Amino acid sequence: MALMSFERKYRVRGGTLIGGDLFDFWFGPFYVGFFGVTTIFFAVLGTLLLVWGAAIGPTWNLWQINVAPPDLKYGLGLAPLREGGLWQIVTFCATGAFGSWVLRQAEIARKLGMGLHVSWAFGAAVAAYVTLVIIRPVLLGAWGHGFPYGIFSHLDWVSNVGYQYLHFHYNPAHMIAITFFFTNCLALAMHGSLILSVTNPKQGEPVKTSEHENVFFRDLVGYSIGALGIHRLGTFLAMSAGLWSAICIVISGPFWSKPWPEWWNWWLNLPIWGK
Ligand code: UQ1
Repeated sequence: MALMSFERKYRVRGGTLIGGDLFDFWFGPFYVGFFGVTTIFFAVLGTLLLVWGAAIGPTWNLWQINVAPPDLKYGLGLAPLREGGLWQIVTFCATGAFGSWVLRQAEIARKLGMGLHVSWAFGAAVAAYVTLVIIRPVLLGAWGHGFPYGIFSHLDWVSNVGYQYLHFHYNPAHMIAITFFFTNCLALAMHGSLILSVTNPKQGEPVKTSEHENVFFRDLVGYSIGALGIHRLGTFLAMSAGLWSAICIVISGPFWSKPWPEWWNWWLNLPIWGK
């Protein structure tokens, strides 16, 4: 089988990020690697700690389970397990698991001689999480500024932090992030539907080619970005959405603590309106 010989050629030891060949093997279809082991370790430990947090909490209602960060009085110190310490260890485990997943993606790509685009793209999402639970709390001086791990509780956190700045939608970086999310939706809807439309012809008709894709969009809007270009655009839009999300929350507090609508006073204060 073609795929099997391809795999035999590439499934060889070496090319790891840390050098050496510790855990440099496959388990069934899965590459393990050093960072596969650290991913499993952190993910399992973090999940068990969340279950423990639920067990010592007041409810098993899935919507209401909550593992909260410490009170602000603990600052950037360690808190007792039942008073946010659990949240601190879970945060450490989650960051370890997500980071390990990025590095495992990079190792697999390196072994295959591919680019590291998947690692960088997933890294943008990890950066948004790390900004919320580590970078911003550190800048504000307390772990208590992280968001709680729970379904309703994290929704309440988002709502409360939003109202703390009166009207979060006036945050210009939030506006940019949302614009990237929506444009990303548009691009994937166009791309997914275009690919389905050329690869699913009526029975008996041949599958269409990239020429059809190009001509369709040239007829429609006078421009085709091309088969490679649409994927560059998609990666750019998706990573920008994640990165501007991180920017919009990290500036809220550390760099702007007034209501976000007031930020726009720079417009009213321009020296062009006369008296
Ligand atoms: C496009 O031009 C193109 O190239 C042929 C694709 O690749 C298959 C696409 O998926 C899409 C959606 C477009 C159109 C995109 C723009 C920005 C005009």
